[in-house]
Amino acid sequence: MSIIRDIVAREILDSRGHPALEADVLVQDAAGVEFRGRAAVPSGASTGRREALELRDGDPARYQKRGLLKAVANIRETILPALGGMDVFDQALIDERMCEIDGSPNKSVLGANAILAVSLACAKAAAEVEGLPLYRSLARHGSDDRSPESRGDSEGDSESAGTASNPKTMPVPMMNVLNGGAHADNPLDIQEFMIVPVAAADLREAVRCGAEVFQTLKAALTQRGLTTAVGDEGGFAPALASSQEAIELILEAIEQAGYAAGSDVHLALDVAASEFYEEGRYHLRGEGRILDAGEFAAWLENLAKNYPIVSIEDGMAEDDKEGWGILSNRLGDRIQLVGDDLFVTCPATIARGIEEGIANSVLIKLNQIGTLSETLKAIETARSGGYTVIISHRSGETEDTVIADLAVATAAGQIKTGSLSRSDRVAKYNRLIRIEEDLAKAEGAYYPRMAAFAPRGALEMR
Ligand code: 2PG
Ligand code: MG
Repeated sequence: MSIIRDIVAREILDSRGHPALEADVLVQDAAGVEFRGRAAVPSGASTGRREALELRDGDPARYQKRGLLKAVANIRETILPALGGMDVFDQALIDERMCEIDGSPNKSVLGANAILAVSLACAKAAAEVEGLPLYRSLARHGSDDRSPESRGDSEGDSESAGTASNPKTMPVPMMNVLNGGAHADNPLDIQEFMIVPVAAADLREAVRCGAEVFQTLKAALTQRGLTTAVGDEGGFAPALASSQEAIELILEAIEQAGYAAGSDVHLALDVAASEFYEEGRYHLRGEGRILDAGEFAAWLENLAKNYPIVSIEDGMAEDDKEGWGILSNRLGDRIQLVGDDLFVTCPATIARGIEEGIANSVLIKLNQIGTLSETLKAIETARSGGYTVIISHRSGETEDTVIADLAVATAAGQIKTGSLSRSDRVAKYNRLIRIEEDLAKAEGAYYPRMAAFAPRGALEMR
């Protein structure tokens, strides 16, 4: 047994300069040796309506109402007394207990930020006790059984809950080089224009490719007299007239950097359509057009026809099921259609979407659901329906790199963690580079390239 002895929570700052919640879980093993796990929780700007609740104080006297003292107090006064004395390897039980005490459907009593900080800090403390890197510890234990019995000696025990017992699959990154929508002050309607290095030999080469395209894009913007200031996720945020202009600029940068657009590098978009869906229509302010779901699906289809786009996220609004149906019918057989606001990492919502046949991929964000166990369950649910999964950051991030480890541990195949600038974004790429190096020394690493976009089977066979 490795017992939870103490939990310390605090306000730190996220990449936007707003408070973020951090927790330290302190454990003691049977020999009395102490270990610590530390985790910080990120925060979104274009949040789905059905996300678990991020508890903020609302006190105008502190941090423009964004203080986290209530969440800190909930950890100290409620969560610590409930978890103190538990075995830190009982991840499922720990997460269940916190959900039970909270008692609400969206974690609004304790706050999803308070619950997730502790959930992840427990997983990290457990990895410390084992002396394993986090990705190995997560892969070894899976979601619902981190108990001493299942820990056993046999690696085979850990083949549960969508984790690979022998992690080796690196994620293909979707790199957000141009920011618009709620993440920037420019008129671009689409929130994220991403490059996807699908032909790189490995993750390290994918990062090099991304960085070279990013720098080339910077030079192209400078040449046109456009700003090279970056948005929330480290991508450029120039005042371009249209989505087409943004895409063409990126394609030009890919070619100028020495890569072939459409074979070496593909494009992915996060439309974040809920942000401009009003009274049943899509208000493309940058483009000066208002479209209904059918027209908007045709507009997206046209983009996908004219450009090498491999993935479109939130192409329809979270409340527009009909629109999702239209888009899925039109593009679902050839493009990855990702549900972010649509699914909010909720296993039941994902299961419903699979039944309805909408989208074919799920964006996974830990803080949309609020515990590690439920996140792993969401991944498992998506895959059992043949949907691909993408592990994702939030636009307000910290230096915590847990998503890099989670992506490898679950053999997710894809990660979305922003651009090739700002430490809050590149910390995740740097972590992945180190993990890949670590894997190369042992069982070897696998970079799935285009196979990452095929439904589950292709990847799982590796
Ligand atoms: C998204 C995310 C991350 P936010 O919409 O996918 O890129 O943004 O964290 O603001 O929801
Ligand atoms: Mg999104």
